[in-house]
Amino acid sequence: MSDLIPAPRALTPGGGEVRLTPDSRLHAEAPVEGVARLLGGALRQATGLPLREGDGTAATGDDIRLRLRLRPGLGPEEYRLVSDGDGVLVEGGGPAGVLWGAQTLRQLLGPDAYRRAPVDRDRVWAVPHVTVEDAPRFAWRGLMLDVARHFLPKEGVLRYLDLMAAHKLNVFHFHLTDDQGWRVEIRRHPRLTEVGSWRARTKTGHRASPLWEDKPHGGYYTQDDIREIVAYAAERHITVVPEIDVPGHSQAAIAAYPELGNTDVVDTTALSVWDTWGVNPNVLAPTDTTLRFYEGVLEEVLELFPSRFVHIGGDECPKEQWRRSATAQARIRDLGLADEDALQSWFVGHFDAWLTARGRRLIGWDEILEGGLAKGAAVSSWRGYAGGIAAARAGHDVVMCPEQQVYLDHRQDPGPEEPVPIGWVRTLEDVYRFEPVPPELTPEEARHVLGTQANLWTEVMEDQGRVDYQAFPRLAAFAEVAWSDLPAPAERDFAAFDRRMAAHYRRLDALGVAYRPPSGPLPWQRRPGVLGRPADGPPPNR
Ligand code: TNX
Repeated sequence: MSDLIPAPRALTPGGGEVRLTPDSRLHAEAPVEGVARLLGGALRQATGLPLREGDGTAATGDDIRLRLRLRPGLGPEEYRLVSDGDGVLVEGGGPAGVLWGAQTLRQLLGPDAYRRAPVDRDRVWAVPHVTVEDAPRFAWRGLMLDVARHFLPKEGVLRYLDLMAAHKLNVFHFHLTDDQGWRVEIRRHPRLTEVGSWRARTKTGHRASPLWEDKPHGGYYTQDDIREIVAYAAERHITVVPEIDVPGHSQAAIAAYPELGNTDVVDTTALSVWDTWGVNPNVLAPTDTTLRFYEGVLEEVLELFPSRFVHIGGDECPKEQWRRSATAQARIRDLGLADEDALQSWFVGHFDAWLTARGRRLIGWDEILEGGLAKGAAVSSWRGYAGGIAAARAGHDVVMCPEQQVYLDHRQDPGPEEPVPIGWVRTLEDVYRFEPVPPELTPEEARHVLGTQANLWTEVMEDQGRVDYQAFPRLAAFAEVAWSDLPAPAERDFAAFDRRMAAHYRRLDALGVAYRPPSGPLPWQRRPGVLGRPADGPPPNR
């Protein structure tokens, strides 16, 4: 029972247990009926018990074993779970709090509560008597999934939203576009998906690898798929933050619409969706054509995604083509800008103003700080802590996701047997000791740290199994860092966490997650011949 992950703020065990029987009912107040639908649905599948909805009145009150309701005075994501002689009561400050309490309830029922059908119809289902008081440390507990490098079909995305909710994560950063693929239908620019969503072949492993997979790879989400994903996330109190990456990482868009590129320095009609990895020189041209095109893209994106934040990328934009382009240089002169960095700043600033005028906020990778950044914009600090520290000191909100710590594409063991051993070694323990708020920040500056995010870049993760392997078990440690009030990194009790992981592996088994086993990859998970980088070498694309 005390093997909950992420660990709650306070847990007081009691003596007995609440048993669930075919007569047990579930009652939820109107504002949290959505949570009851999710919890009831999951538990009916797993237990085979009917768990009928009770109306909460005295007549059926005796059978009501699970109650969900709001409790004024608690924070929106805060909850209290009491299991005693009266049954199980989950109260939250808001529906999100009740949902997180319901996730704790599932863990208290045991690993089989995560299955889709009962494996033993005769077993006894019980919740131990306990009082749990709990609330998250950070409001932004994110996971970024790159579906551009390798497309993950819609079902897989919905499954990841379920896995996030089970770990009390609440922001899904959806990396929808990159050099290697455009994954969201845009009605006014159909070639983005007709052309931009497929590539002819794919580099296997690191970009230095001589190996190719010679078969087309691609796919995209229709606008209805996106609406379904956003609604599914909302039911789980997860916000979907879409990313449309500009002005770099745009070769798929340029392949679809060559006029978006720097046509005076490169024949963009000859470009195709990129088939290898790394930092790509083919970036967007800083022209009115490009601005109008992406305003059109973003108009449709805003209709699909209600999220306050919209991510515009802004990372890894080589300036070589702008240096050689007469058009880009004319723009720099006309705007009275210092150089190409200032031109990127102007480009980002344009979309910052555009989004702000529509009631949204821009967020981008930390390169958007270079050359100055509009006040309301927020920063995803990925190249270490420095960008995040600078941003917080300048009064910008920050999401901490340093690649040295929480890039889950990087190897999780120094041994040579990791499937594609790229990047720095970051073990389960390293992730558990990751601290999102750098000690250099004053308490006032630290308030700008909205939270933290783990990033799943998928160059070397070609399917769901590989994504699972890189994400787990480390995402469980990350979830505890994002949710729980852990002490300073050196004082964290990793051994105790690792003991709780024993129960969590059983939950992940029931969920069908292909995690990295604690003893290392299974024979069929190894990939002899797939190149990586030496341990502690530079990350995969540089
Ligand atoms: C850097 S993080 C990138 C990505 C790569 C990743 C691989 C960031 C903003 N850019 O394009 O996929 O490294 O680890």
